[in-house]
Amino acid sequence: MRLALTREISPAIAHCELTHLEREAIDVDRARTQHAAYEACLRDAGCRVERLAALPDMVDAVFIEDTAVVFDEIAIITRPGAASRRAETAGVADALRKYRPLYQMESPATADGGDVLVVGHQVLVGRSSRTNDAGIDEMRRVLTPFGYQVVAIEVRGCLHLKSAATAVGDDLVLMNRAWLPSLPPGPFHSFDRIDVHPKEPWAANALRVGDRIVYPTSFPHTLERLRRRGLHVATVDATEVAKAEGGVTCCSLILGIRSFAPEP
Ligand code: CIR
Repeated sequence: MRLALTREISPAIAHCELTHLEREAIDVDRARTQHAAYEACLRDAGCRVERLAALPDMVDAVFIEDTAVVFDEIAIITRPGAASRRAETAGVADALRKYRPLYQMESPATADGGDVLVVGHQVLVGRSSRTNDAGIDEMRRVLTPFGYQVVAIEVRGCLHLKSAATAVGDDLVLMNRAWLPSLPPGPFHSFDRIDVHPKEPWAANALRVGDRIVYPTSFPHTLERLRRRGLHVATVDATEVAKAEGGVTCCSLILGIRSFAPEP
């Protein structure tokens, strides 16, 4: 059984953090409609969706992926790289403690979940403007005893590692190589790859849920490449979160659960 934790779109999402994009008007009603359709898509893929509320000043709260990284054995509550986002983690920790033991990342470590790509027991962590070496070291220290191998990867030109690469199969990665300047030997070389279409640099963010790939309608050429590989793709409109520099992985935390804890 899978649980998808999501979070509501803040009425103040227009004031979101932006790093690589120019600010554009975000239609909050449309963002909410799109988010509800995304949640419906997750339900259709077999998830139970639990949507958390967000306090009004949590402008980026919908991007719940950045606040935690969930493994079968443990959930790491991150210390997000943007100070404006640090208040988001407490509510997510409360929601996750029913399902996993928690580890809380501490200063000076910073990390955003968007920088963490898990492929089997390999944990590839983007070194980015949001995730620092202390954050990567802390993840390595916590995860190595569980048999995970943590590998740091330089990210340039985009916000997070998962803006540049996501897993669309057990050893199949969708990627924009231009944003991964120095791929270390090992991880990415051992995977099969699909490159984004050259006209669609932002197209590498796809969300794999079971046998399904949740993918934005905005990248038709790359979508065609995914379908040609025989992948089962369900498309969603994600134009409004894209203006806030978010993609489809950012808007949920997906975790396997055995059963649901009874309501308190
Ligand atoms: C931010 O800059 O933090 C948000 N505006 C976007 C975060 C997107 N999250 C993600 O890619 N995992």
